[in-house]
Amino acid sequence: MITRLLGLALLCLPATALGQTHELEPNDTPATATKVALGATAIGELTAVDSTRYNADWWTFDATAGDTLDFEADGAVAPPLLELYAPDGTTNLTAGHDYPHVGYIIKTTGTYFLKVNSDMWGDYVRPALFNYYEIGLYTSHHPKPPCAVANDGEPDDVPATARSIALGQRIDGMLCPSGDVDYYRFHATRRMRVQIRIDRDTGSKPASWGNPFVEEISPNRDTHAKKNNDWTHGSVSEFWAPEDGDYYARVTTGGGVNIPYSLTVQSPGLVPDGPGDPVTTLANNLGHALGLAAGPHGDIYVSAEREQTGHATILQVSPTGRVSTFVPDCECAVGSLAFDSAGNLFVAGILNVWKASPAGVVTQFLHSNNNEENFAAVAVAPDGTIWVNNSFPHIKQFDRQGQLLQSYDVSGANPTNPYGLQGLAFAPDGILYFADGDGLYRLVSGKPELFVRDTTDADLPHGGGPFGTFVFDVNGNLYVPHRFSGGVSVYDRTGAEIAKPFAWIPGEARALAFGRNPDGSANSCLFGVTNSSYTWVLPLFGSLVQLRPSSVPVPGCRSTVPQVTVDDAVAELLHPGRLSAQQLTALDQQGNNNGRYDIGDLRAFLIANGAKQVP
Ligand SMILES: [Ca+2]
Ligand SMILES: [Ca+2]
Ligand SMILES: [Ca+2]
Ligand SMILES: [Ca+2]
Repeated sequence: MITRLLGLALLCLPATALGQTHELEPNDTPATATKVALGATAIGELTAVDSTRYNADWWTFDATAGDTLDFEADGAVAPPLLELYAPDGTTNLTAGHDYPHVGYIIKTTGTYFLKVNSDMWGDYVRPALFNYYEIGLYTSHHPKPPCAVANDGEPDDVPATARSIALGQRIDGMLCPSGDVDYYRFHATRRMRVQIRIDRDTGSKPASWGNPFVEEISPNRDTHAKKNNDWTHGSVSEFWAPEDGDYYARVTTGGGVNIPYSLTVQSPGLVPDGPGDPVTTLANNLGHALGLAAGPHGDIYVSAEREQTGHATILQVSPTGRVSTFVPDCECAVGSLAFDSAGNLFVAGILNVWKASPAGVVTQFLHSNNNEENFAAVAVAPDGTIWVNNSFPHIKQFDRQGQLLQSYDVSGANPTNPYGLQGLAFAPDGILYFADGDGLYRLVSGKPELFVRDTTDADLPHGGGPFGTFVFDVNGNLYVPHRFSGGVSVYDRTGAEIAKPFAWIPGEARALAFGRNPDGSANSCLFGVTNSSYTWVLPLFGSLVQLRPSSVPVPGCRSTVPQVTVDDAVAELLHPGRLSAQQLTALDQQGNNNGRYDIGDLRAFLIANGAKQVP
């Protein structure tokens, strides 16, 4: 009796609630097509046969003369190609590819076919995360259902109308209609680990959910762009808040049709202190900082942009934070820096590598081959040869006169990497390491060899590489900054991670470099450059920072920035006498550098320590 009642209840359901039908492989021909009812949602996945072709999915359904088909596949991140076939299984009723929609009036009652396939993604098959699809088999008798009401707080399609939520509060939302965007606003404090959790409890594979990411409300900060397209490892993405403030979680999909989800913003606590914490600021307001290198006498050289013209300035910063200009202007806004043993500074621009003499005179060292290769980084080998990487991707070796010695094709390292080559650095044993996508590689016998794969941030389609410029200490430990989280990882010679995180640099951790002593020998001072924003947002807040030197297992860092507390810095202005001369000098040099500690220096110090607004 209960069964019978249930059966009646099911029969009485409206036609729009026919639910989901999952494909049954093999379904590669009309004869093996998966049966589905009009009004249902057909769910499947396109699998690659080889590097350029897919295994097609065939579906079959019964239709009556007069049915107006209105199929759409906008639940998929990248909609597949849909083709309608007549009951003979061979006559294509769709004129070309009505992508991603099928509109057709059935003229003869019968059993029809829908073929689902995919186009190419450039020269490759599409990434697996794009191959999941949902097709609504809507008709005139089974129209697309209206959007259900959820508690996402519509209208919430822009930050200004975002729903405000508390940490830990679960929201059940709905992405509907197609292209819907839902914004949520929440508060986070500096150093907080923020996790955005998305769940979809419908039995569908979550690859189509779309891509939640967070944005910071401050106009000084960029879209933090914590996208996550890869849900195979879970539906939680994490970022580390660089400052106190209101942030946004943005939920959307590539298409989006009636997708229920739940969202929870939560925090498992603060970013833990590592051996390199605290990170102190040595110099501020450098522009958009790109790279850094330690000069032969211990000063730090920083490349920084003021305008987005491909030009940069090279600044010289003393170990106590005094900033002067070394090269006022060069067309070198890639900004990768490397010194040779004679004190010449090589600087990568997009189409050139420049060479600055110790006096700051800039000459062209390399020019791009037919303006085709874009340089990404430059390094100087222990034997004095100059190494660059480019967009092909190749790594090239040149002699000191700029004559090409060797060119290595490293495209086999990470063929699906969307980011291109990044940093280059020589380990103490003379092996060249380079970054490609989420992998760090060694060049061994001219071939790339994976050293470690670091996926901390690599599933984030930022349009840029996830690693900042990495560096070795004299023991061969590798320090890797993560541009999006600001975390610094350290790997030993075997690739084992020995500190996670080693330290945290708020903002975009762009590059690291070890310091040098006045005699040119390497020391244990570890410097970094960071920007408030991953993307170009004015005003520019590039900073030179120093990690806690005692943590680095190499002796010799004598240029420690004296530690000053905010309380002491404020009290010193009111009641002078509690700070040492060394501390006062350091505060002045970080500020206006006019020979005495004053209110302007306090202001700079407060900003360097995270204050957003200082009167
Ligand atoms: Ca399939
Ligand atoms: Ca198939
Ligand atoms: Ca919504
Ligand atoms: Ca919305």
